[in-house]
Amino acid sequence: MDKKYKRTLVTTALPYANGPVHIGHLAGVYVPADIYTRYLRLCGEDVILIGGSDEHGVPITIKAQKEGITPQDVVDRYHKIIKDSMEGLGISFDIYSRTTSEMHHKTASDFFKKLYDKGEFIEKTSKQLYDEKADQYLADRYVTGTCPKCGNEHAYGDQCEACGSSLNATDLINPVSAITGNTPVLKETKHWYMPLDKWEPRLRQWILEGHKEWKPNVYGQCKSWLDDHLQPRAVTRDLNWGIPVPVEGAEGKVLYVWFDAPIGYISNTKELLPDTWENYWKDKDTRIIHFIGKDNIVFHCLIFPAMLMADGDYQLPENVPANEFLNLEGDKISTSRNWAVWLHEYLADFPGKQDVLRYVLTACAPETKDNDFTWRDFQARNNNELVAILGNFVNRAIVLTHKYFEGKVPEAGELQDIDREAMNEFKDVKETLGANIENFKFREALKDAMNLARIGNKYLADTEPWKLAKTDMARVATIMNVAMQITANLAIAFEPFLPFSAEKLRGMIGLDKVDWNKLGSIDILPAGHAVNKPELLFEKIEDSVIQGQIDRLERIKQENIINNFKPKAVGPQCTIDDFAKLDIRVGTVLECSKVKKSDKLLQFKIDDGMEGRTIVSGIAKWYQPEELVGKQVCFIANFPTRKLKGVESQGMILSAEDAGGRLVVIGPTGPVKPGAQVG
Ligand code: B3M
Ligand code: ZN
Repeated sequence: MDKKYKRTLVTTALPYANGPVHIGHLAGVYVPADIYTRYLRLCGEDVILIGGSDEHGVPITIKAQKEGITPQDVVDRYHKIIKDSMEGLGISFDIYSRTTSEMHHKTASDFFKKLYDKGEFIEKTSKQLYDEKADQYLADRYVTGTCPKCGNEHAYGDQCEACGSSLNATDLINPVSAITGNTPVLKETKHWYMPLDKWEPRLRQWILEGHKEWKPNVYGQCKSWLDDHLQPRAVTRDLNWGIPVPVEGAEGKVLYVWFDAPIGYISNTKELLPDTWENYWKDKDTRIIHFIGKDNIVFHCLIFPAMLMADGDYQLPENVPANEFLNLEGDKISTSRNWAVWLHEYLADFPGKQDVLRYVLTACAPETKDNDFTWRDFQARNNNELVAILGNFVNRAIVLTHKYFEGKVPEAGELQDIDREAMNEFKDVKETLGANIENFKFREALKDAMNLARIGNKYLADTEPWKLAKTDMARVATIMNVAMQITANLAIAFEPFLPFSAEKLRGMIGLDKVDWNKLGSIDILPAGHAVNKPELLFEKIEDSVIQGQIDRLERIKQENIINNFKPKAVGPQCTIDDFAKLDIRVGTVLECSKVKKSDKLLQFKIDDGMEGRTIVSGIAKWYQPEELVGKQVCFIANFPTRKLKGVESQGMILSAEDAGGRLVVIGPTGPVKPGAQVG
């Protein structure tokens, strides 16, 4: 690795403590950061991994208000869930703290004060929406109203979810306070602003000239912000939850959550290393890496660096390897819609399978573009890769060593070409895999590790030691020696990615510690070294388990549709005569079949209490014909007769949409005489 640096500080975005963490957070931030840090530790580097919960901000106060509890209750609940579940997944934080800590309040407050004293802020008075009844200024999220762009009546003060526009609360038509339902008034308020425009030239120079090596998605986003030019940004808010602004005349104001949160990285380092923390922040031989998701780029690449520049004593990040987003089964992950796989639930549903999730999330990480997590892919990667390739090879190597050599690594004899070829194939793995991790290409790095297992499987399949066992035990000894060296290589290579399984594997082959420098070598296990009996590293995940997860998501989808369903406005009044014109009847389905050459239409024979009639209805997508036979349905008996795909339809069957957008046929709740009128 690049020896320019004496030490590395790795930070991970501080998740908001208003909900648990989900697979999107993990794939985007925590799993890659953990792989990176574990790898550097294995290389013997001085590295620390800093994390913590972001416990301020409006979403937390809104959640508290909804539940009738305090913001502190909210963050206490989720901080614990987040911290415990991350630990459960083996995210190896050196510290996981929180922004409500005393250390953080003091650090952030002092940070602000220093900039204030240096004259780094501008003070501005502006008009903000104010709820007179609640005696409170309203944060953007606390105001709803009509979107000026699309007319949606339920837009929030910061954005309209109907048309996606970002808004200012003062743009809303007919604004309403979410606290009291009152119409807010405009009232003057004073705030402190970071003059980002002042830092723009330095930021341009630092990123656009100095960090062309950053990931294209990160560099591109920074360039586009810089090309649009930076404006002063308010770093204080009128709110009663957060860190009080430490200057006179700022009563009732707190630091903006995005001002205090990144300082959390500093506070948490201080809490971890009270005496030496400055080495990690102020020494130019330290390299700082921020792992974040793409929605946090502007804060980590422009605003926080501007704050650090304004302070003057801090190092700027060396890299910000932001990821794109992970979707779930084709839809955007959403905390509010419960559309997520939650880490704490996964750990409860799949005990002992932390590495399966780590593996899948690394393999489908949204490194260069948004990516999709599906349960079927999760199952396939477990069954076809972890079980069939990695687990299978390791198991065969250890079983055969026990079978032929009483569990002792045999001595290798003279090598043949096929042995040398296999070894040749993985001798460079340390460099390739290491370079991929250092360049934040974790998917590639994981493939490098998996490739070792593929080489092992191919080697055993090509050399077939089980066939030679009757005739040439000397040759079998060489083969099994090579196979066990590959196994030992796997125990090292997978350590950053699959720490639980790597540890288990090390236990099986009696390898006490991981020596990363040995990766790629063929003499890790000396001849005569005893290995333990094999245990299964991974097990097949059955269809029923996966179906259970898919069903859960399906239920959530249905609930969301029902919860978000807004019935259409009622149409213009009809008269009794209008209604009387419609002759709605109940009939019994005698026969039902698909209409030929149509995948939409079903053809019904209805007992209407008279001669009977044929009705064609466009519901073939939702029903198997036989499901409806014998059921009673409502139909319009005096609907104009029409021909559909050559079949004459004498009426119209009534139906309505269910939660999943499927049409459901409408009928009586109890048996009714065929031909009875509905009215
Ligand atoms: N809590 C936003 C987020 O979770 C924010 C990150 C803070 S990092 C200093 O996406
Ligand atoms: Zn809109």
